[in-house]
Amino acid sequence: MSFLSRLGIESVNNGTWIGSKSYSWEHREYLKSISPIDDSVIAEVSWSSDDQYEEVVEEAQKAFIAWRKVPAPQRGEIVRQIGESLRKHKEDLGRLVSLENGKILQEGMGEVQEMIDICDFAVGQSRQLYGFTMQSEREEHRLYDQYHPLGPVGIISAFNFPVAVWSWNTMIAAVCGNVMIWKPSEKTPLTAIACQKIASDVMKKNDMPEGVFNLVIGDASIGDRMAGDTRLPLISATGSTRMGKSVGPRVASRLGKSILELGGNNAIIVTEHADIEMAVRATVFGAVGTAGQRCTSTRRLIVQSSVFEKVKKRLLEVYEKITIGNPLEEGTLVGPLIDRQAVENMQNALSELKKQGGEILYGGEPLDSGEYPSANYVRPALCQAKNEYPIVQEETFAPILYLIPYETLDDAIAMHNGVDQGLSSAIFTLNLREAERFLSATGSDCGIANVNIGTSGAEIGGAFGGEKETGGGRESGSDAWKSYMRRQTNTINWSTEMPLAQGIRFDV
Ligand code: UN1
Repeated sequence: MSFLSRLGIESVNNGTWIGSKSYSWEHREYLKSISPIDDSVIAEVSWSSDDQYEEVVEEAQKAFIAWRKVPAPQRGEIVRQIGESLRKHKEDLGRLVSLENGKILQEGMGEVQEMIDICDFAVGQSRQLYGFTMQSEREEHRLYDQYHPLGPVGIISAFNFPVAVWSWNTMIAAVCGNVMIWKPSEKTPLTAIACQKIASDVMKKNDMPEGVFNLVIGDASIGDRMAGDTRLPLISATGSTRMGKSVGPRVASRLGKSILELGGNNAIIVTEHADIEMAVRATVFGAVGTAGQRCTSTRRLIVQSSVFEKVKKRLLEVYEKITIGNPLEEGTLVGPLIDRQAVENMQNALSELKKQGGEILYGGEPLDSGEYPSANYVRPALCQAKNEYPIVQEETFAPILYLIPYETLDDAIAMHNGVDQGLSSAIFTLNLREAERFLSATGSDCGIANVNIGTSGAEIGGAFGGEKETGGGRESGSDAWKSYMRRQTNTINWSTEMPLAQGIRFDV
């Protein structure tokens, strides 16, 4: 039995998939799921039509009526079972992520582990949707706040974390009592179908309504439709800043809520007090892990000038040893980029860098000599640059690391914050003052700031997201759940009087 059939996605055009119910399959358009490993077509997936989108939203609205009445801990029990199913399918789903996205198997499995972790987190959260109890200024009055579900939540996710980002949003939103409509990236439809299948099976087993977990396969036009759809009170969108600048204002124009988790331009500061070996290891994982296609990938390394040459030398030594190849093979550290366009974008960024005065110290070239099974492989690039170069100010979704020297910590922090994005950041130092400064109000301006840990690979327990052009939204752990609920303030008068607040007298 192949891992695809173990995931139950070999033939999904049966059962309760809307496509089979109401539309003739012969006349449908198909989206090809292409593996960047060798450009082979893994599967053909049907696009959701406008009519089907309508049907999904209607089903979701109906399901919400029932789901919001299910006590939160029971909703948590459903999520617990989804977590169990993910545990069972970890290897298969991890392999599919690797096949469809190109990230190495270790990272594909890590992504599934992230899903399992958020399920566990959400189960606990389902008993902790706490509001405050406040003291009323009036006698025999009670004042408190509580949280209610919002309704159908739209989730738009990107190719680079095709399943984990869905789970952060979905598992939290689900225990909060919402129903979810997910539009995954059109580059990774198959992993989405596998997740949908897992969630649907658990719902069916528990006799729960369909329409709580929903999936629509479409391009940006469906995303745009969701953004403008007043039936979706919340849109959580993860992806590029360009996407966020289109989705965000569209949701805002109807006064809807949005959670935006957009681009990063993440930097690590390495001071003269750093453990250089640790800094190098973290930097390499941050810069070349997932082939530089994480929103948290390390893009800039800001290094104190007295240790600059040493850091550069160590990085060069390590970069030369990085194994590039089939991400499913043990020992590979860097797989392909998502597609040919991504390779071109990387090449364009590198030629811009040279034009702007920068230098490529190592790598950067496409590996299209025929030795690799597709033209999507590149050698990670190590460059020297200045922070103010326009290309350094941009997020290029590829393994390019810009080394930038600095003299004083003030300069380093100014450069660090001197970009439009504000997602993740780190400092490597063993000096307490430097570390505390970086974490203070005058330090990093990012949503995530680490000490002696790289910029990528956050745990799910913390809130995930960032400031400035990163969009300001928070997903995943901590109290990010509050964004998926509406807050209600309740005042109850249990006295026999009718006193007004602020001591106002209004005698009728
Ligand atoms: C993303 O790239 O969109 O912190 C998410 C990390 C992962 C999530 C990345 N836990 O790198």
